[in-house]
Amino acid sequence: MEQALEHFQLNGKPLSCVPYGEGHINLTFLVETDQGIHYILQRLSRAAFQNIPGLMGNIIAVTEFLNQKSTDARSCLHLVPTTEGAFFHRDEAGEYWRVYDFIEDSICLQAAESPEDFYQSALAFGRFQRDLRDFPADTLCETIPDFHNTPDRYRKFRCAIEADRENRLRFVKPEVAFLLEREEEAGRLQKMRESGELPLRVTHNDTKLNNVMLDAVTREALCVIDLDTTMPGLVAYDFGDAVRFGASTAREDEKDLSRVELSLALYETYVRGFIPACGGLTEKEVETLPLGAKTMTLENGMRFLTDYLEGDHYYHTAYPEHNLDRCRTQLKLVSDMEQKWSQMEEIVKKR
Ligand code: ADP
Ligand code: GN1
Ligand code: MG
Repeated sequence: MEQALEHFQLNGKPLSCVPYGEGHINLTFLVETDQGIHYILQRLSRAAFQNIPGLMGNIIAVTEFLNQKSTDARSCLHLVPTTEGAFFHRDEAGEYWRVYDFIEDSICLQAAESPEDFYQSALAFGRFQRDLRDFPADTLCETIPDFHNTPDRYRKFRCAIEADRENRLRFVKPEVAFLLEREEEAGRLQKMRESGELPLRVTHNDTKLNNVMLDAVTREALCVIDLDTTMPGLVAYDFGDAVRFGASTAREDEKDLSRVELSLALYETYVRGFIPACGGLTEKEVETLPLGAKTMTLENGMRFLTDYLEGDHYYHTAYPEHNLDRCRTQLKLVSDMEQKWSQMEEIVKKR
């Protein structure tokens, strides 16, 4: 870490560098310098990202574009340049590092402390999508190919089942059956994407509440972070992923499934914030938002289970069943959404 930091143009000398945040993908550190300045240092995940220079190209372009639209320094991420004049550093071991200005006087939540916090996150992601509407989407690379291509996620899931390399399949038969039973419905968004029924937009694709910063004092939306998966996608992905994480009544890795439900009140809050903040969504796009929630929840459950079967090399885990616990909360949420389906549709219709 110290060696990597030497390559960045920091204000002052680093005094400390400690693990930070609860992201599942990159290694993130909070750095403090002798000038009292804070930075975020990240080592990017090579398990997740096959083309890190391309990914960084996306982030450079998107942050420059967004920063030109705003005068508020805290409304968008800022990359810190390296001493070589680039925005990332590749070390001798082949690891990639980047540094962002730390967004000061902000908070990042793992769960909404009030409906208003969740509403603010909906504004942040809706505005992000709206502000990128005139961004030249064809200049972005696909940082993870087929990221939300759910049928392709099923294909990878089947490979993991067949290989069963950790001999864990015997523990997860009910979860596998649950997922396979819903394959047709889970593929509908992808079909609509391919047929052109739904427009491609520049979307964030990883809209968890902890990928948004709120102002620590006013608790208003400040900034969307974690831009690694910003690329062309469907608006239903961004709505859906935010709902599956933020409108759940429990944490993503809650073991007591009786505590895991979809809060219709929080769902409604998100609908109220997100749709107007995006602006200009087609009727069809709005209509598919509940399906986005269900599809993203199912897809995440399947991705956690795939990683469990493959030996936990994609997500950070704290204990051997961590991915399985995460999978189970997602499947519980899907069941609950099925119970509440007509209300979910109704809320979107009467928005
Ligand atoms: P991951 O891809 O692993 O989720 P993130 O980019 O989301 O990594 O960063 C992990 C966490 O670090 C975030 O949830 C947030 O708490 C914190 N973080 C990231 N960037 C910043 C920043 N520029 N300022 C303040 N906190 C940040
Ligand atoms: C990862 O990076 P993070 O922790 O914000 C993952 C998302 C998943 C999420 C599940 C690049 O998000 O796709 O939905 O975990 N990001 C990537 O919590 O795979
Ligand atoms: Mg993150």
